[in-house]
Parts: sequence; structure tokens; C-alpha cells
Amino acid sequence: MLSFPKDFIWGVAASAYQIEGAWNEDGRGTSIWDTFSHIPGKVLNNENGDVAADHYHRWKEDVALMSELGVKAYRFSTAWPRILPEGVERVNPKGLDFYDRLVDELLRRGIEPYICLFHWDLPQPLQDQGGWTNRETASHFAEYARVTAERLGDRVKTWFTHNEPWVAAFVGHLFGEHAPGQKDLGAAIKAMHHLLLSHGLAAEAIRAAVKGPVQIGITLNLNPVHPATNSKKDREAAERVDLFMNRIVLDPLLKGTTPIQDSALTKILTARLIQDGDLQKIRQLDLLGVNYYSRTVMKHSNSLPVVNAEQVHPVGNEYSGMWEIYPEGMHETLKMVWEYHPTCELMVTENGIPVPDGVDFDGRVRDERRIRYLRDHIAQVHRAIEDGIPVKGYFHWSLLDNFEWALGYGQRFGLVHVDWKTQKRITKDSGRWFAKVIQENGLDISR
Ligand code: IFM
Repeated sequence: MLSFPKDFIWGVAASAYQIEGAWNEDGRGTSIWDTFSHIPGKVLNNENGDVAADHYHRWKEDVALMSELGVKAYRFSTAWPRILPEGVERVNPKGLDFYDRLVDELLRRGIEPYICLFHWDLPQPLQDQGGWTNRETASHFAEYARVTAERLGDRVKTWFTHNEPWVAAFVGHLFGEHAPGQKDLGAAIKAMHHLLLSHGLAAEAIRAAVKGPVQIGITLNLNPVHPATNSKKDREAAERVDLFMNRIVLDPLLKGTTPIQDSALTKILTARLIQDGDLQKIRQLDLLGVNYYSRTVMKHSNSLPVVNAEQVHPVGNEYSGMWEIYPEGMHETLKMVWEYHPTCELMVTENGIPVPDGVDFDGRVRDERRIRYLRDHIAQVHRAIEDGIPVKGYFHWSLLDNFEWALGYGQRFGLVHVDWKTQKRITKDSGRWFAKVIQENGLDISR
């Protein structure tokens, strides 16, 4: 049995657009994901988050499911367009009321609410003014943080500003696969900086709004980048990708520097972007959340411009519907962060696997693959703790099957199965397995 520290936080995570639905109810404004997903061809099978897992109406049932699993904490995102439909100024009381009720119900069930303010659903009116490429969006975000913290900060003590800002910047502005669907390196670099800047501004706004102790965090998608071979060219390609995927977010947050100012590739783009004092503002962190799913293996190639690298998928390894399965990467990622000597706390805020689960004849969902994946990854978290890296918690992604962005509803990540026709929830075998891990505060690796 691998035992975890006595106060280890076992949780589940989710995000607003992926589960809430009710996209145009109770005064919610439009987000860039509403716009993007309604454009034919942007999401697999032209699916969208209009209804999703209908959590906006079924939140009580969902909290009860969490309670049955015995989770200690729930990390969820608030939808900016539900709270400020135009992104600025006018507050929608019904939007705040929804999260108010959710927080109360979580606390009533003994589940600690962890709020994340931004999980990619930028209000469309702000996108119309340039979105994250516009520096003003960072100030608007701080205002949204203030409004939300003033209402919920008496009960919510852990606030994440952003979830995976790298994905919002690069997948949304360079690869064009996520909203707002741009393909422009300059826009991606600008968005990246403004997202990080907005973290710092929001941190100050939350601290001013909440009385008493409060923890400000951010969650980052991180992954080790390995060279495909030991050749100098491949090693250099891996280093460049590491800079653009990991260091680009870790350096500003943990060191107060940025590699993009020094990089020959992006020096020109950042010349007037990073203003005096920005880097000090960004470096405000009490808690760093690590989202780990897989590693990246790169070889030198001219096919990906800027970084001159191409991703390869090593043969002989196990894969999921989206990524290579590489549990050791969890330990390596936590070590990579620890080598920065962070003064903030660390936790795993996302880890999980998409499995094409089906309901068996007896109504059970036997998702053995997910159980194996979780066992192997949680064991690596334990290994990191044994090595002296003080990981405070582990949040499974996700509680429910949900809308997996450009891949629609086909990739199921939940511990709880959702029937997309009836919205019926069924706790999967993995859910019961995870509940046992929580109950024992430990991992029986023989199971
Ligand atoms: O579903 C996403 C989530 O929104 C952000 N982190 C990765 C998950 C799986 O792709």
C-alpha cells in the first residue's frame, strides 16, 4: 500500500463550458466557445456545449455524486459571461447566484470549493475588441475576479486565476484548433503575455476583495519534452519545444523572467509587449497546479515553423484516444517544477484519460483502462512525495464525461458516465476505485 500524507487533498475537477450547458439561460452572455462551436467544421461532428452535461440544472445531483465518492475538494470554473455578460461593467445577479448555491451545497457536503476564474470561455464582446491580444482584457479580467471574489470570497479560500493559459494562447491563437481560432504567432505571443499579466492583476484584486487568508493559484499544462533520438538536432528541437511549452509559463511565474524576450525567434514580437513592472506583477503565486497527461517527443524538422520540430509517437507504447500513456512523466514533470525551488505550494490539478466507455448489460461501466492509468499515475505522485517534493493534492479530470472542446463528446474523461440522450449519470468502476483510494488515503498497487 502506498500511503499518502494525512492531509492530502483528493479532488475532482471540471470546467464551466464543458459541463454546464444552459448557454443562453438566466442572462448568460455569449462566449468565444459558443461562437466557435457554432461554426460548422470547428468541432468534431459539429457538436457544441449548448447542453453539455446539463450541470447548470443538475448541480445538486452532481454534488451528491462527489459526496458519494468522498472527494475532499472540487475545482470548478466560473463562466465569465454568466457573471458579466458583456465581459465588463454589468453584473448578472443570476449568474453569481448559481455559483453561490453551488458553493453552499459543496460546503454543506464537506467538499472544499476551489474556484478557477478562466477556463477558456472569454466573453465574445471582449473578443470583438481583440480578446487576449488586447492588453485591456487583462484589466477586465481583474475586474471580473474582484466581482466574483467579493461575492464568494467569504466561503472560497482557494482561487485559481487561469486553467492552462498556454492552451488558450497557443491552441487558440497559433494552431487555430480552439476558440477564437486564429493562426498567428504574434497573436499567440501577445495573448500568452496578457493572460499571465491578468493572473497578477487578478491576484491583487482577489486579495483586496477577500477578508482573511486566501490562496492564489494558477494551473498549467506541463509535460516533459523528450528528443526522438540522441542526435544533437533532435535534442535541440526538444529544448526549443520545452521553452515554448513549459519555460514560457514557468519562468515568469516562478522566476520573474521570460525566455521569449531572449529568444531570437520572438524577440521582435515582444519588443513593445512586455512593459516595465509586468514581470513583477505576474510573479504572485501561493499555489501552482500541475495538469499532467502525457509527454511530448520531438524530432528536428522544418514542418513546424518557429520551433523547427515535429512531434513523433514512439512505437511500442500504449496510447489513449488522445495521447501516449507515459506515467513516469508525472514524476518528471513534478521534478521539473521542483527544480525551480518554488516557494508556493504544489498540487496536481488535473490528470485523467479518455476511454470510450460503454454501459454493460448490467448497467455497469467497466473502465479497467482508466483504473490502470490512474493507479500508475497516482503511484508516480507518491514517488515524487517520497523524493521530497511536497505535493499537496491530486485532482482527477474529470468528475463527469464532458465536452472535450474540438473533439466534442467522443472522448469520455469522467469517473461518472453521462448518457448524452437522457443525461443519466452512472458512476463507473473507476469512480468506485477512486473512492476507495480516497477512503484509504493510499494506493493498493496490487489492485
Ligand atoms: O478537457 C481538458 C481540460 O479542459 C483542460 N485540460 C485537459 C483536459 C483534457 O484534454
